Amino acid sequence: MAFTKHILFIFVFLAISNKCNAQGLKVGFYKKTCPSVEAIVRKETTRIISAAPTLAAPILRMHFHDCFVRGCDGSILLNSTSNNQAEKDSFPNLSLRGYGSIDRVKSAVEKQCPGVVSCADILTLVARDATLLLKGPFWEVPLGRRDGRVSNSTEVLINLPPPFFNITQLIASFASKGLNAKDLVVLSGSHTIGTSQCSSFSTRLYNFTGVGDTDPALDSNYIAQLRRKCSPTDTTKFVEMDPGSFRTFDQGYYAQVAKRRGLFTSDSALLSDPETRAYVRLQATSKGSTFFQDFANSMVKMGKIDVLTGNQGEIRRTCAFVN
Ligand code: HEM
Ligand SMILES: *[C@@H]1O[C@H](CO)[C@@H](O)[C@H](O)[C@H]1NC(C)=O
Ligand SMILES: *[C@@H]1O[C@H](CO)[C@@H](O)[C@H](O)[C@H]1NC(C)=O
Ligand SMILES: *[C@@H]1O[C@H](CO)[C@@H](O)[C@H](O)[C@H]1NC(C)=O
Ligand SMILES: *[C@@H]1O[C@H](CO)[C@@H](O)[C@H](O)[C@H]1NC(C)=O
Ligand SMILES: CC(=O)N[C@H]1CO[C@H](CO)[C@@H](O)[C@@H]1O
Repeated sequence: MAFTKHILFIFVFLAISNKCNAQGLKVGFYKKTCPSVEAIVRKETTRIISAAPTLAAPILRMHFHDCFVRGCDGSILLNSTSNNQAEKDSFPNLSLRGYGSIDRVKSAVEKQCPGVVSCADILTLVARDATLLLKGPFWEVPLGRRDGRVSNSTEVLINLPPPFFNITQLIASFASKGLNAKDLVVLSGSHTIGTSQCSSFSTRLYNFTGVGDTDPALDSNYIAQLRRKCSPTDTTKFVEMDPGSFRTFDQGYYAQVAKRRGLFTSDSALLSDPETRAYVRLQATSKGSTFFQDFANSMVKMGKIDVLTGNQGEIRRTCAFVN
């Protein structure tokens, strides 16, 4: 009897500790094992972004793409192999850049604390620091993610919302990742930095419903401006998503969207739902904006999507390859 009780106790203990692991991200996770990790990441990221400020946007976007496909497990960083096409090499990742920068930060961390800090955590920290360096908000990053061993390009198309999604589809896509309509409108504020290829929105300018028409949701003066930059078949040009301040993380995006100048259907769509529309209008005009605080909260939430923790996955030595 005593023996059975003992076994039961161990079983319950394991079940509980396993559950803790599954939710176990925490600020200061590496306090004992790699106390300088955040300082190293900040120093390296500062060096990288000072030299190439336009890398901040694709790195922030990379974290989003990582989290929406198999959770924030660094799977976006894995390279394809002879018998596997990785996420990196799927169509929506065509314009992602900055993989080399993540590798460089990882090497710097490895020098100090070999085999301790995951690539998934490094990407999350670099995304936070890159945002901060473009004058965006700071937030504490809960850490303890482990790296996945699988990266499958097909899963990108299934999990990432494309730029032509309408509001219903966007809300459903975010809901499938545990994010709500507020997270959607807040995280879309990332489009206050960075650029887009013409091909991501050019049907809105030339052939919206397939009869040579334009998108009525897009301001007609803006359409004329965009047409001058983007020919119908352009494959080389980039357009600033928040024109004039695409290197500064600010509220500018919401002013653009409120003026019907959101670049993608997915940006314009935020005016089609009462809750997201109210948020866009408020942030477009408000002086004491809550955007930075909201963004911090939603980024922490996004950073927890389907994470591997405890003894799941591994700590990759090189971010492009499984151990
Ligand atoms: C709501 C659904 C979203 C859609 C449909 C979407 C779609 C896109 C597309 C099509 C581009 C342009 C890519 C190109 O043509 O080069 C882009 C750029 C970007 N996205 Fe999103 N995005 C979404 C949400 C997010 C989120 C949640 C984040 C970050 C938390 C984000 C961050 C960025 C950034 C920073 C860029 C600029 C990248 C650069 O300059 O290279 N996006 N997005
Ligand atoms: C991984 O692939 C990228 C191209 O997608 C390449 O530039 C890089 O050198 C590769 N990384 C390694 C460590 O081989
Ligand atoms: C990749 O994902 C797709 C869609 O879930 C699946 O059908 C396919 O078998 C996967 N490929 C590999 C190599 O696991
Ligand atoms: C969004 O698109 C889906 C699929 O095409 C469609 O069923 C739905 O009615 C659309 N919703 C809105 C609000 O346009
Ligand atoms: C517009 O789209 C329709 C339907 O997809 C296509 O048949 C047509 O060729 C396109 N027109 C142009 C000018 O690209
Ligand atoms: C940076 C990077 O790896 N981009 C890849 C995205 O996917 C295409 C294939 O669709 C590759 O050609 C690119 O190299």
